[in-house]
Amino acid sequence: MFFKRKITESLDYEGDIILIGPICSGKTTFLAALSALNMAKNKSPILKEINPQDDYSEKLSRRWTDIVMKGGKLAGTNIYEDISELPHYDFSLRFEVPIITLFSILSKQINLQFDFKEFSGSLPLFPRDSNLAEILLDSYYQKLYYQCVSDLTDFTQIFILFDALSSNRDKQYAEQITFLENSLNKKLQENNQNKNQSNYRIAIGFYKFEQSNVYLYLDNLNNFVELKFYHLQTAMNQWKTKWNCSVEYFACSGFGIIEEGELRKPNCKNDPNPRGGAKWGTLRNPEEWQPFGLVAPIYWLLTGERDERIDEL
Ligand SMILES: Nc1nc2c(ncn2[C@@H]2O[C@H](COP(=O)(O)OP(=O)(O)OP(=O)(O)O)[C@@H](O)[C@H]2O)c(=O)[nH]1
Ligand SMILES: [Mg+2]
Repeated sequence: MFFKRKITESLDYEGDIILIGPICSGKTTFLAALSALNMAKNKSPILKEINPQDDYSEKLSRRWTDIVMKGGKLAGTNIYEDISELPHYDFSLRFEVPIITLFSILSKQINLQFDFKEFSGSLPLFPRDSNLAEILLDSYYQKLYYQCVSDLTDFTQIFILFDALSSNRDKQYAEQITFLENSLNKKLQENNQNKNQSNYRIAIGFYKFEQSNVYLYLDNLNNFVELKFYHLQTAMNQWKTKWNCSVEYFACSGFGIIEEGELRKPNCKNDPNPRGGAKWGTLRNPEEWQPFGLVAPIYWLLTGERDERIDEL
C-alpha cells in the first residue's frame, strides 16, 4: 500500500515579541540558538526550516556559528540611549505536522513569522544586586525604567527569560514582576490601551535547563516552578487574574544535552563563577548540539496553543 503525503491546510501566524529578563539570563544566546536551529543534531522532521529574515537575525545566526559553536560567549546586549533603537530580529519558521489516517498521511503546514526585540538585562527592570525602589530614586534609572515601560506598551506578547538556576532570587523577581505589572497597567490606562489586556500572552521561560540539578524537573515543570520559584509564580498568578490574560511556563536550553547511552549530560562547560550557577557556561561539544524548548514558547505566544510535538523541539 502506498501512502501519499498531502498538505491539507496551511496556517499563518505572525507577531511581535518582546524578550526581557535579568542580565545574563541567556536572552541573546536563546535567539542565536533559535536562528541556527536548522543545524541542530536533534532537528525534528516536523520542523522544516527556520530562516533569519533581516540583517540583524542573519548576523545573530553567524554569531552562533562563529562564536558559540567555537566555544566562545556572546557579548552582553548594550543599552542604547534611545531604547526604541534596540535591534529587532526577524524570523520565519515552517512546520509540517503529520495527521495520519488509515489510507494516507496528511500534513498541516504552519508558518510563523515573528519579530523579536530584546531588552538588555542592564536596563533596570530586573536589577541584580540592588533594590528596585532604591534604583528608581536615581533620575537616570527612573527615566530609563519608564522608557522601557512605555516601549512595552507596543507589545501584547511578552517573553520573560530567567536563569533556571537563579531560584535564590525568587522573591526579588516576584517584587520586580509586580512593580512592572503595576507600571505597565498604569501606562496602558493613561494611553487608553487597557481594554485589550485580556489578549496579553506572557511566556515565562526557565533557561539553562540542561543543568543536571534542574533537568530532572523537565517532565514536571509545574512542580519545579512551585518548588523553586514559588513567589514568582504567585506574582504571575496575580498578574494573570488582574488582567484576565494568559501565562504559560516553559523550560529551555540553547546548549542542550549530550546523550551518552542512557545518560543525558549538559552540553556545557561551566567556567568557575564566584556567584555560583552556570552563568558563564560555553558549549562543550558543537557536533552533538541538541538544544530543546526553543520553539514552544514562540508557538504558544503566536497561537495561544500548545502541541506536544512542538514542545519537544
Ligand atoms: N548553561 C547554559 N548557559 C548558557 C546557555 N546559553 C547561554 N548561556 C550563558 O549565559 C550567559 C549569558 O548569555 P547572554 O545570552 O549574553 O545573556 P543575556 O540575557 O542576553 O544578557 P544581557 O544581554 O546582558 O541581558 C553567557 O555566559 C552564556 O554563555 C545555555 O543554554 N546553558
Ligand atoms: Mg543579551
